[in-house]
Amino acid sequence: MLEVKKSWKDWKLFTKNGRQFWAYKSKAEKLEDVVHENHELSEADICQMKEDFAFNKAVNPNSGDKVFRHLQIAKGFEAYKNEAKSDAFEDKVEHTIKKGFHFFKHLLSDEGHLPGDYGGPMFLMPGLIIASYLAKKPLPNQHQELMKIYINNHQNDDGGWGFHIEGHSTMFGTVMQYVSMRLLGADKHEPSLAKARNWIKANGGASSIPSWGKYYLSVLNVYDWKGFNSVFPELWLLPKWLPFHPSRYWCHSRMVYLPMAFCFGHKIKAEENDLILSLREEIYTEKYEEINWKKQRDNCAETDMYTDQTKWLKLMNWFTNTYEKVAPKFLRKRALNYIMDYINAEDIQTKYVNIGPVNQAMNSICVWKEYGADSEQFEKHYERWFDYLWLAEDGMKMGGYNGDQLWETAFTIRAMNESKIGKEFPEAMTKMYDFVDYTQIKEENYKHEEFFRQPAKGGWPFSTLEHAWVVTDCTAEGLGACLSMHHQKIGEQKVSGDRLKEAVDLLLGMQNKDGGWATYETTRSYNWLEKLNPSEVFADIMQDYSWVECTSATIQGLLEFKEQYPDYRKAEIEEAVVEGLEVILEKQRADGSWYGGWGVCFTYGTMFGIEACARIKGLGIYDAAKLDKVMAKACDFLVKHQKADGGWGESFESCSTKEYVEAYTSQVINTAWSLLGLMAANYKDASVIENGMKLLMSRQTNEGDWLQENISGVFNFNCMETYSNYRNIFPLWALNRWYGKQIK
Ligand code: LAN
Repeated sequence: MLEVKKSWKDWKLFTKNGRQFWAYKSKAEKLEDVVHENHELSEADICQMKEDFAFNKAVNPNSGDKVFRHLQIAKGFEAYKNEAKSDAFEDKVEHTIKKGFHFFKHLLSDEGHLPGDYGGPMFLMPGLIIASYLAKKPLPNQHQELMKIYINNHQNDDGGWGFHIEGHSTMFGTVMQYVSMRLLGADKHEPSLAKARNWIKANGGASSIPSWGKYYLSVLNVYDWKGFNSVFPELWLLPKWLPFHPSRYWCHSRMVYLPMAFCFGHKIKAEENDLILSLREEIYTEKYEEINWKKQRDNCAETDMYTDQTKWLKLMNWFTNTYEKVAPKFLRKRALNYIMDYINAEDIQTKYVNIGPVNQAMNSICVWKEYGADSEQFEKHYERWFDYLWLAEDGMKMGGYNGDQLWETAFTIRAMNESKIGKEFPEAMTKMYDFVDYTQIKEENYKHEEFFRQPAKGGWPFSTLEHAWVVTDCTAEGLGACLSMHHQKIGEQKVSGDRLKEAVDLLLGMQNKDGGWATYETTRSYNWLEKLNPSEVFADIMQDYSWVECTSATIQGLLEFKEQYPDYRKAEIEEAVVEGLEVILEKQRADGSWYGGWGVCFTYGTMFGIEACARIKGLGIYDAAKLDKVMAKACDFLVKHQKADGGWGESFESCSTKEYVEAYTSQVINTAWSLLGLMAANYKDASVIENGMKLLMSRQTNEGDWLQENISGVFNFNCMETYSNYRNIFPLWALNRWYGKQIK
């Protein structure tokens, strides 16, 4: 049976309305009571933690989410008793699915969602640690100890840290972890830190950290704001019709550059003290006082550079940096007041969760500056920091979001409903459905129009209802999950037809002019805006673009809806999906694949591309022969990459190089995505599919789990993200799609 290590047992995951919250040695019954629990740790406690959270990055830099999973299983787990009915392939498949879901349902929270590790990026937690240091609002001791363990666990052999857990060492990753360790109390003489300093100095010193790192170092007062290209707070005061007005940015960029502009405008910086003075000595190659700051503005380490500065960006920087010298005080004040109002509105709209981890930390810094650490607003931020912190066997990390609760729950429902097997687990299925029901956005956001948010009512977010930023494909998956439950007639229908129609209305309203669907909002400007991307480390962040995944998921959601509600906005739905399909077809590459922007990578994108074509093919609204050709080409691509053991394995490097990079070994998630695509296209060579399925079945553990393999998620081409439940969801889905096709 799975082993629960000693100090893991001191931890408990609380959940409420989807909110996830790890508490240590807590006697509290309710989540509200655990926020301020702080434990004095004994040496023995710390030693035990270090022993129990020892983790070998060389084996796999990804955690297997063992703390959560093992604790959950320890609550009570009966092994799946039934045997496969016979040795026939079909019976084995059925058995693997049932055993797999029997295990997986034990991970369900009481509220019906699937908590899990959503870590990966290494630049998130340092932001929070800096915010906490600035405000003198330390995280509980137990959290701090586990954060240090996490950072230590993820150090590369060369002494540096990556941008994400699987990546090569970068200046951003390394300086941020180094500084974090020091703020958490680590001594600069610790061997791991000495090694890190060597890496930093050998690679050009901290002045070559990318601009987001420059921002963090500046607020910490270990970098000079003079070495930072202006973020021009007055941009917000310009007329909104301008195509480069920041209200047109992708919401994540908008929400990052907004608080960044506030900090820049105020030149926020921590008080000088011994630690700050010492850090200034530790991370640069030259003496701090002698650094020519202006020259550092565009200095970015080679290890980090992903998106080069364009001449347009340089021109804009020249303009904004020049303006900075003469910026009239009254305009600056107006701009900063406006920004603070906006930050307040985002805080209130998201119940202080904020759209993501970066702006959670940044908004906390702004709110601290404006209202102080004792203010009610700051307190509310502090409470939300915990929503982003996740505990696994590699330590405590900050997730890329406050979780992926809705997303993975909806996927699981849809996966299980591809055959009648879902019906055999009515209790678990209804519990998940209840969560999806609860998480649909039922009212419009406060001030959404004033602050550039699109309508959200009827949609689904990626994580929780409190977060409530609507996402196109999350809405489509939420909709699809409900429809699949209604179709299979599992439990009573709680999400009414009217609510489903609201979701459809919302999706139709979110279609882009080009016919596709973007992530949170419609595309608001022109592609040239990307030339002003100042981030160095990300691509395509300036505005929200149409993606194959979002477009395909929306097409599928709309068509699944149409099957059950054939008359509702029939013509509009048909027109919308055909326009969406055109975008998908345009995005198909010459080799038949699609690039996936949010999963690793071509196997993910190609699954979505094929699924959209397959869904439309039989409806008589598009040239079926053309779709057959498109799908055949896509299948050829997938088959070409099948490995000898029957599986598929793709490396995260596919995402940044934009070419298929094969992983050394087959990966269950890539295998499942490829199979799902092939099966959607009704690929004729059964042996290709069966070999892939056999690989999936052979990797199932005795308990019915699958082991964590490589990282499977990505954002903005260059940063990777863990989806710890994908290793269960997608193998189950692929097997069940096959099973559903055999057993009607
Ligand atoms: C996510 C997570 C979910 C993801 C899908 C729903 C899978 C996708 O189909 C649409 C885009 C979306 C919603 C998405 C966008 C970018 C996010 C929010 C993330 C990958 C999670 C973390 C990332 C966010 C931008 C991280 C913070 C970094 C910045 C550049 C601000």
